[in-house]
Amino acid sequence: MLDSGSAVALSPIETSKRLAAYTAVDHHVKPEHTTIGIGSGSTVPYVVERIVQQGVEANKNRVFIPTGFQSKLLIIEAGLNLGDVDEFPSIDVTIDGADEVDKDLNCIKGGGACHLREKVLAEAAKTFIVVADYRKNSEYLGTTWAPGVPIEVVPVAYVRVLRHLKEVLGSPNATLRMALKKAGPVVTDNGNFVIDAPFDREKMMNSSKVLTQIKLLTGVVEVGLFCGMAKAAYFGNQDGTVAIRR
Ligand code: ABF
Repeated sequence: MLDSGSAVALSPIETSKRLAAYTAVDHHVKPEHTTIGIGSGSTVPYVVERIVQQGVEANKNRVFIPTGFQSKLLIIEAGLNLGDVDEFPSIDVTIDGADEVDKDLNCIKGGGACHLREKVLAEAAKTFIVVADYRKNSEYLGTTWAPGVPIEVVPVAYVRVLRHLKEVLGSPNATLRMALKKAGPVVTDNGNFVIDAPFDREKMMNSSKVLTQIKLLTGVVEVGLFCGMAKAAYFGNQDGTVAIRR
């Protein structure tokens, strides 16, 4: 039985996220681990919460590396040691959320516009683990995550990339991601724009091909398709169980 954490009552979705995060930490954050990557999104705070519960002694010699501003604040507020990936280019384990995960552990990530740094930390990790609630658990990518594949692109190239996605790569509904109330384009931590490009089922069944095709376009910085990177995914279910995919 898991420690239920804080006394605040959580919604069923939040409970599922916490369950996934706690279980993943219990399975993958080991005493011998000294470098830990912390991802972004709404499930990751529970990852940090569980790591803090391992105690001051367990964490005093560890360094925690964030994927963005949100996780940097989480690490600082939790009183954990903050590091950067240029200082610690090899990470024991990175735990991160996802927008959708398929049966082969390929993921769509980047709903929070942090997927460049998320991919650097996933790649730097000996073990990359995904945590999510049951809604992210799909057979094929593009089933539940409607906006499409997030693509970080340098501003000067976005019009050409958008056109190529629509006219050549088969994503007619690709759009530039706008900030709330259309206050201009979303700008990433790296000063770039984000395009969301939906693809049909047939194309998404070969997500690594889609990844390669998009990555080759001039001006594309990173694509929110993480193919063959995750070692395991943990999904918190509504019934209080955790589905583990390896
Ligand atoms: C991050 O968390 C992103 O890649 C993704 O957009 C987001 C989704 O996670 P959550 O459901 O935990 O908010 O890792």
